[in-house]
Amino acid sequence: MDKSVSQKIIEEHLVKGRFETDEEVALKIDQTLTQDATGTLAYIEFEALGIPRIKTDLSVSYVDHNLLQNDSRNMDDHIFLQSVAKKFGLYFSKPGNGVSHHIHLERFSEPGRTLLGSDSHTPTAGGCGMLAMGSGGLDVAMAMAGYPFYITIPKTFGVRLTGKLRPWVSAKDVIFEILRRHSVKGGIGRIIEYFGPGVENLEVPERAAIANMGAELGATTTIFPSDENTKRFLEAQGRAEIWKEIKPDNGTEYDGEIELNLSDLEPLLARPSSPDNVKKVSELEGIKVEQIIIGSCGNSSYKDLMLVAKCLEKNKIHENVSLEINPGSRQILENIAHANGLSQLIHSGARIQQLGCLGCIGMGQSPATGIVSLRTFPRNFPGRSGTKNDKVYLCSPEVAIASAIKGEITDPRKMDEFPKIREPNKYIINNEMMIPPLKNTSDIKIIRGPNIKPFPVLGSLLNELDGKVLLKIGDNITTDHILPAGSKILPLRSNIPAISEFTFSNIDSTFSKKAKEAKIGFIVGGENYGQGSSREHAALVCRYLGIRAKIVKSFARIHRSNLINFGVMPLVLKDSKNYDKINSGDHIRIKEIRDQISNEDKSIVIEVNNEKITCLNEFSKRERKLLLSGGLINFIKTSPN
Ligand code: MIC
Ligand code: SF4
Repeated sequence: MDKSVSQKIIEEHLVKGRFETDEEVALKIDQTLTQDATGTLAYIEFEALGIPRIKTDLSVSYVDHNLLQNDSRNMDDHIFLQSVAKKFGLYFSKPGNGVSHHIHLERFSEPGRTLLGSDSHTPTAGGCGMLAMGSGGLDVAMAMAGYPFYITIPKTFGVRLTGKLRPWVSAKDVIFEILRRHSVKGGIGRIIEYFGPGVENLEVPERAAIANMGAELGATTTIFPSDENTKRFLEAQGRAEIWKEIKPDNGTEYDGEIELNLSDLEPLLARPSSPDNVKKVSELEGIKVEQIIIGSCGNSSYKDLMLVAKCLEKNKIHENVSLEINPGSRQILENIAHANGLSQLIHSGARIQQLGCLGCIGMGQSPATGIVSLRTFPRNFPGRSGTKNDKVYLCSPEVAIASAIKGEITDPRKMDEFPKIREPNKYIINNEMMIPPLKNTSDIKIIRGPNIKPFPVLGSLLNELDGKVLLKIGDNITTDHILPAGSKILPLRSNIPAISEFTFSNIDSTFSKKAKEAKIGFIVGGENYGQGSSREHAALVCRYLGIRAKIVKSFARIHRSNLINFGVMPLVLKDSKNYDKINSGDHIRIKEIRDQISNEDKSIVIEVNNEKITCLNEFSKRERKLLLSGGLINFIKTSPN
């Protein structure tokens, strides 16, 4: 049978199960990554598993999110993470080295291997032919401890690329076009696999920019073949020896397929406040812009930043625009410095920021009241920038620089000549801030600042739940809605009691108080509940506050797994019309849940104000065990095998 790239990699990594859509399988994980905002909890969980050293081939702990140090807490966490990496045999990427996904692509990505990361944009490495998936931190901790990763085999959705991007049209426009056609729900339960003759017209960093934002489609992952371009990229990174060719077989039949002609694309952008709110740039020209940020995990390749620098050789940044550059990695910064791009950016008055996520996650760079901020980031969920009622548009570096020069949204095709920039044949390699693992770690002590609190004790599943609907919300609720980020809340990621106070705080500031008083509560939601960030905190804080079940029309994959990992029941309404029958404040009772869950042939019945409503019982055997134990950690402690 002809096989896709993802099927080939999955089959090589199967520990349990078969490659068949909707079948739960166990996969061997070769590499893991964490970032600091999810990493602290992941390593607290890893410690709880009691394993002396990681069992993966390679694991990296990056620090890129919580970089502003307004008090001791963020640096406390950085030091904790560095000591953990030393103790357990991980690479440690120091704060200031850059964004995890960029660095991982440069230094560690490997065609044909599997990568699990506690960040939803982990699929960026799919640009290099790697099967890279985001998950909650606990799943990453389990993978580091040598356990396989459980996943339901998604459908494979093929995107056949033809043609070649025209000048001023960017790889970012490819993913915008897919988001325009398929929305933030379009990738749920799917692996997006790019193939066809157009693929060879995209370099690895461009493929990575597309794979990065596959997360915004809700896709399990995105993957490109490993071909001559991949080889060239790895050679330029000084890692030619790990290249191998992986292409789909000629007769591969995907579960679904679309065609996209790169030559037909034009510059696009996503309007506030969702990445799928896509429009043609030409239709929005003239909107005044006052902040423009270029960079992030998706768009700060050598070519992206050199293009910006080149455009500034003959043009000036508009006086009302703050043009900010967030380089993705020190390696990129050093390479553009070597090519005189950095001095051009400095000379032109661009604000060169430190390397990391920064404004993308509301760690600084918040826009002023009412202004339009144009960013090359992957996400623009409401308020994520740190400013209430923000107007954040997402776009390519090409659109960003054209608009920075004009001071308004501008179609870059109106610029003079297109600067042709190629990725270098040999990058200057910069490993100065990447600390390699130690061989002998027995006398290393973990340094635990006061910000690191122990993992909360969670009880097993009760047999009857009785409580109120504490919140009813609509479709596409993100984990940013459930537990916001930003410079005030992020430092609390290693302190569950403190961070739980902010649960749903942007929707209902009294939520955590109400939940604590109620002791047991429920949340009702619409479609694609829990999309966006992989932060497992969004599930754990709910459990900590007494939320025992979430009843929705459909879940986003990572949040659903995170809920199960912490013993919160993710219940899907059998008939989504029943969503209209449940309201905030309604009384919910679920009787004999333990029996109901265990009986896989029957649906789960809940009583809403005494009326019976049916939910699906679509849990796998393993998920049932986790739910009954009250989560994965409880399960491992009671039955380690
Ligand atoms: C994001 O882009 O939302 C984040 C911040 O990188 C998250 C992780 C987090 O919340 O820590 C993600 O994408 O998973
Ligand atoms: Fe960082 Fe933003 Fe990328 Fe998330 S999306 S990893 S916050 S740069």
